[in-house]
Amino acid sequence: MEWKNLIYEKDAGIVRITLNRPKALNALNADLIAELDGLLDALEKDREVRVVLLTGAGDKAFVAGADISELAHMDSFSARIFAEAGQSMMAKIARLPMPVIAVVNGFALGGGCELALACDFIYASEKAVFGLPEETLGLIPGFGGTQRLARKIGAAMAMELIFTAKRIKAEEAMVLGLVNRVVPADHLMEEAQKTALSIASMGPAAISLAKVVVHKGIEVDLVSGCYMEREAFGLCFASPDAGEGTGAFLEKRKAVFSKS
Ligand code: CO8
Repeated sequence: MEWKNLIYEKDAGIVRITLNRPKALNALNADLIAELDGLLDALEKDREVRVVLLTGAGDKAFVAGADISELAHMDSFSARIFAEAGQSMMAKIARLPMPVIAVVNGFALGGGCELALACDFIYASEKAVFGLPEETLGLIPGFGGTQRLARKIGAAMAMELIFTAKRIKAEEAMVLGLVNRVVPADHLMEEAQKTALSIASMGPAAISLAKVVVHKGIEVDLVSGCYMEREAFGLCFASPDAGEGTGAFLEKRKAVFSKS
């Protein structure tokens, strides 16, 4: 597949997607959103892929938001369609059977912050900056930011960040629970790769099941979530990995899990 706005690399089951519009700080225009949407569809069907890393080209930005030069020409109708396209693409990230890590190498503003929030977790460079500056443009977040940020760091903190359009550095984002780990810029991708390799060494079915149960579980009450968990726990035994993992422990050897 040919990509105009993305760089796609795959090695040993780990896919790296680089959002590639560095001159516009990787701003999300309609073309980029459509390409990423198509790539996510393809990844869902690729059994070899165990982990996806999502990052931005250049050393300045992950994504500096939706493309403001496109937003400037929208009306209510086209803005809603654009928001829907972005939301639908970002929702696919949670539905992928493999983990997706946002590797935030710089500005993650507006739609960029929302894209990072849609990933399963975030590693950030010390230079990363997060924020939802939409109010400064007379707008609100439209790619799920009002919802995912509030779920992640609590409604009051999310509202303060949205209402003030305040930018926060990676360390503060980690204190708030937005970011899992802050890494020196030079080592960011290396650290993310290490985590990806560690995840890729587990059984793929069990990783997928854990992902789906966490995502679905936070949307429902605890009793329903635990019900989903035990059903998924049962499903683990449909894969040979459960026998291999438990057997390897008892035989004091390293488990060798299936590849897909
Ligand atoms: N869209 C388009 N172009 C952008 C964007 C953007 N979001 N951000 C930066 N650029 C471009 C600049 O215009 C500039 O282009 P040029 O060189 O041609 O003038 C180039 O990238 C470099 O940017 P700067 O010169 O501004 O770089 P600085 O280092 O001075 O500043 C900042 C970096 C602070 C990131 C600054 O560029 C900035 O504030 N950008 C905008 C951030 C922002 O407001 N983002 C939110 C956008 S709105 C949004 O994301 C809504 C999402 C939901 C949409 C729902 C659908 C309707």
